[in-house]
Amino acid sequence: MSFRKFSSDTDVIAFARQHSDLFTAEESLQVEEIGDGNINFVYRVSGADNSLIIKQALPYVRIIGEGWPLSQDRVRIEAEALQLEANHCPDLVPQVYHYDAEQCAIVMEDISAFENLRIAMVERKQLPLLAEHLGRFLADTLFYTSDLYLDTYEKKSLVQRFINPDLCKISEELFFWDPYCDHERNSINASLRTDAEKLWQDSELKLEVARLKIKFLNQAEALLHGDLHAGSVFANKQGTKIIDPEFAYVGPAGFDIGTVIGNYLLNVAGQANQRGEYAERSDYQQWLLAGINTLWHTFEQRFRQHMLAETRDPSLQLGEYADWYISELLADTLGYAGTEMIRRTIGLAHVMDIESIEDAERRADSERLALTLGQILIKERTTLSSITQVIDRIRSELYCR
Ligand code: SR1
Ligand code: MG
Repeated sequence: MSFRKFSSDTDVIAFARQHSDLFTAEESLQVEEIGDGNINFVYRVSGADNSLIIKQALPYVRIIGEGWPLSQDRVRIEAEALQLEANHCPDLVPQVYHYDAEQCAIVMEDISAFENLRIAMVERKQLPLLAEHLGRFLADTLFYTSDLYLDTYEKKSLVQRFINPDLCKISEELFFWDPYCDHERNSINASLRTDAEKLWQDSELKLEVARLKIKFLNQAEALLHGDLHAGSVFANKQGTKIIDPEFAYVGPAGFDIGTVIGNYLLNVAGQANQRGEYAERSDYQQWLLAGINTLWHTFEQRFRQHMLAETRDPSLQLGEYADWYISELLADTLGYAGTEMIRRTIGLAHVMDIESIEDAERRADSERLALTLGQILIKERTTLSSITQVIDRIRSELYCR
């Protein structure tokens, strides 16, 4: 049978039964379409005691329709990336039960015991293990897919398997082009128009963004998740699951770390004007900043340990080289965190952390803060030389408001 969009619950149920052994033949099954992302269709199939998720990729972007075609190879990339991540951190990704090339679908573990991180952060939930889990995920997935660990043939074949031009093109444009000009895809709060126009004239900023863009295009450093925003993370007090690596490709490692940190900071900016008492919002901002600190330290320590103990190429084994490598990674991380913040504020795809602030002026105040922090991170990324300095710099920006 050739590709066909699932068109009824019966279709989805038949597919679930065919590709998993979670359900008995007598059991009646329910289907819910739960996709809240921009691109795909996602179904939860539940029986009496078990459930699973089916994700299907159509040949176009879901929110736009056939006017924005998109390669369905993205679903193979997602399945293979999830399987590869599971080799390094099985507890941090959903298990893939089946990948179906013909129906462009993945059957995988239901992670509904975990909550979407974006919603949890808007509700100011504190998740004690989150930052450490994210740091570990980043250290392991990035190190074990880089030239610091793989041999020449393994690395080149990884690059080949994860050539992902359609999805890379989306990021190339949405991160590094649209927000820096008056692009028709942008969505800009009317009260923020002057700030956006000023940013479009900032040639120092645009030069730094060009430097980050060329690395995104050229630097085949490690296999990235490629879209590690808060909506791609599910968490509860006990655990964390990272989903949705359809943007995976071999790119600059700092892009993944920066995207996560950018999302922590988008919530920091949102909390400045979210509902609720000032003290509660400000405590949560401090929790987020402490989380960035833990995330980076977990990442740095673990990545350094891997470098010192497991790098096989003798020319890359020097201790001083590890120090230099990690300081470059921090600079890239800050730069990409800044581009994530700016593109989520004046580009196409905004975030609930700020969008849910109903009053347009208060929303604009948070957006302005996000733009300011984003620009600081991009422009000062090579002079901020430790995560402590970064956090102090952000705190000083919050206090001087
Ligand atoms: C048209 S896609 C817009 C955004 O949604 C995805 O999750 C990526 O973040 C992309 O940039
Ligand atoms: Mg997604």
